[in-house]
Amino acid sequence: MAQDNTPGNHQDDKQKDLLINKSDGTNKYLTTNQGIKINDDNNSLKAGERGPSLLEDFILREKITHFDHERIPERIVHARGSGAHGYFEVTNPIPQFTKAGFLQEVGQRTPVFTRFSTVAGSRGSTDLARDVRGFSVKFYTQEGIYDFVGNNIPVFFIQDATKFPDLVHAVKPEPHNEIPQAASAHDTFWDFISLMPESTHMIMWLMSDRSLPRSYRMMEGFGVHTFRFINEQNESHFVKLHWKPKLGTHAVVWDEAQKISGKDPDFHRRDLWEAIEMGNFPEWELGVQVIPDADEHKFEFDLLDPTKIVPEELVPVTIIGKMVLNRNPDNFFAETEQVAFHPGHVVPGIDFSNDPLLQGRLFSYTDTQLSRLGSPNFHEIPINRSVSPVHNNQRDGHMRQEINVGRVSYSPNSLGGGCPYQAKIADGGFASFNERVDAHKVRARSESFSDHFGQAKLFYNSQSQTEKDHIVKALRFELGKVETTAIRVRMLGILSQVDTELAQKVALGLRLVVPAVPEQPMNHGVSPENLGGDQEPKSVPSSIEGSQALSMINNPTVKPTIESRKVAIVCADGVDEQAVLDIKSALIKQGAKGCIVAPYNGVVKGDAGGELSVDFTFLTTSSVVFDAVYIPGGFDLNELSEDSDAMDFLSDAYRHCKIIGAQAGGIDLLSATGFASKINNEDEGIVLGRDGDNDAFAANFITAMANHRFWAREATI
Ligand code: HDE
Repeated sequence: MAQDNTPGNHQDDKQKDLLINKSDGTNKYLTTNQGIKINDDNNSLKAGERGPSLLEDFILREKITHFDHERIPERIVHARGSGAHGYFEVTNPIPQFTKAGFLQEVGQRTPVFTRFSTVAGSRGSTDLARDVRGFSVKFYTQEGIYDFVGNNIPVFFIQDATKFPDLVHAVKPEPHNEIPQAASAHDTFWDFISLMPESTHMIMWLMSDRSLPRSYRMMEGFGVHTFRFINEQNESHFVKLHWKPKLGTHAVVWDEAQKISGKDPDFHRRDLWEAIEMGNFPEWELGVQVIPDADEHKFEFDLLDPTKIVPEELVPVTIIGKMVLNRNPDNFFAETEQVAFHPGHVVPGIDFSNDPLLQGRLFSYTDTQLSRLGSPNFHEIPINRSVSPVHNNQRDGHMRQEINVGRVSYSPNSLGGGCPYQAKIADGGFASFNERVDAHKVRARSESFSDHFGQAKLFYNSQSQTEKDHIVKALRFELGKVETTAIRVRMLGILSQVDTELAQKVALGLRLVVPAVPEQPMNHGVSPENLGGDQEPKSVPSSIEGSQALSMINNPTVKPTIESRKVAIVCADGVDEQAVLDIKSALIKQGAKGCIVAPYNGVVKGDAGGELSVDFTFLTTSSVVFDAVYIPGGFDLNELSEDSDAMDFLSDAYRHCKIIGAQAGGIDLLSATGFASKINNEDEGIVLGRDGDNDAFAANFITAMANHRFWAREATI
């Protein structure tokens, strides 16, 4: 059913709602929470200037009591996150598949609030942990709230919800000493994984650079589970949901990630905030893979199994709309921290499949809000409020905001004229899809869930050599931190079922031998004898050999762009002023930004007598937080070549395969680095320019940057 979702209307509605609760305190008297004007906020009430404080001081007691209760429990998982407001706009309506009101007309806009997160770390942990990223979108539709609660990886570790607490206990810091924070590289995680072959596909993604996004703005989002679309004729189609970032999918490398964690643990949060403040509004396209119900059993995997993707080669992704994030929150706690997502918040036209992981989630998310936000009234918190009216007979509870009038809070009733009344389906009432279910009540899993290696192989085989090498290195790092040798060996056995060479390369780094017969103690966490032997982990060959969409480097849809990238311009007194100004304006034209990094704060003096203000020093920043580095000429070479911070800055940029550009005296500085011998050695990631030839240099530098990194610099394992 089409709704009046004309652009602007909903945004206004939602903002009006939020405004009711907004206060900024400007030009206002300081008051207590009861509205009493405060005359002295600097001294507590005492019996004499040097005497004891008095219990009577209601102002002090109110202030301290409120402060004592300022924290709420952090999320059990996804505690560390960052959010922004924006809108979703339909570009290609699909009424033939879904009757969801917000997907019906071209140009229809729906306000959204989106939150990105890591999974394992606490609220204060680093953004750059090797981890899955949460990708949640709250759509404030005219038919009620629709929440997309997905990840940046399209599959999950486990197939059944009942294993989720085990998985999370295993990856969280170990309980005896609460170490390590926000890291999977420890014994309990790999102990669990090595006993859960169903995790293998997810582990391939987690060990790839997908778990180290360059930015929230440069990662994909996936619904993971198969959902249903229901149309006006009550016909069902299975659907997989995808968010595709406008800037392409890009990552940092592991050494860089670890250094960013020290230099700027808020790297992703800052990046999202600054991009929006600067008007570089992050954007994604929403795509769908639609599968007719009749094709449910047509694939070599089970559509209900959340450890499987539907390769884009088998079912193409159709783009139906775009999301733009254009407004930062006013208050982190009120919005980003208190937002409550739930995969069970759906609108008519969207329904669930029987994926057993999804089914468990449908219980968990309301339950968790009760302890986190403390009340069944969490839907009344401004960020969670529906823009469509809410009328029902639910009453009272902690912190109830709504004042329900009248004496009727039950149904059926005659005293209230039978209100609020149920909506017919034709009037937008939600009715679950009437799927036929005729089965025995069992604790079991379908045999079609037993392929644990087929798609892990597909993923590994679809990676470029660089990406494969990064997976090997990640596994060497993670298993290298595991202290129990038996766990390492068991994992090598699992890896050997994905790819023999992969297992051997990892084993080489650990100085271990890949077991000839992999240990297969469990499947679905159950020993083989309890499974009757027919559910051994299997490897079902994929019907396609490789999928370019699975590789970030080979993905043909990624457009070369440097939009919103940050370039460090290395400077010192005497610098070629014109060269700096020219590269800055060339970058701005491409939507990118150049920042001046120098040995000191304040300004650097240019060779033509001008001054350039310094953005960062080699102490306050590092090349790991930039996408590329440029060195103009003109300055005193010794000043930088003898500054070890400046030299580390350059060698890190080289090590992380970044594009490094230099002109004139800048080239001399490169000659003083540890990678001097590579400068003229066919390293296309080092772009050199002649003195004064600024335009030609800028063009070459920008072209090289658009490829993100010069991966060929890395030695193949
Ligand atoms: Fe979640 N998950 N999850 N999850 N999840 C939560 O809800 C849970 C799963 C995801 O930005 C919690 O409000 C169970 C898969 C995101 O606020 C909690 C299971 C996927 C977020 C919870 C899963 C997700 C959460 C913690 C297995 C990808 C952050 C706080 C059955 C499709 C949302 C909260 C935000 C948060 C439970 C598995 C995504 C405890 C029981 C699979 C993005 O309810």
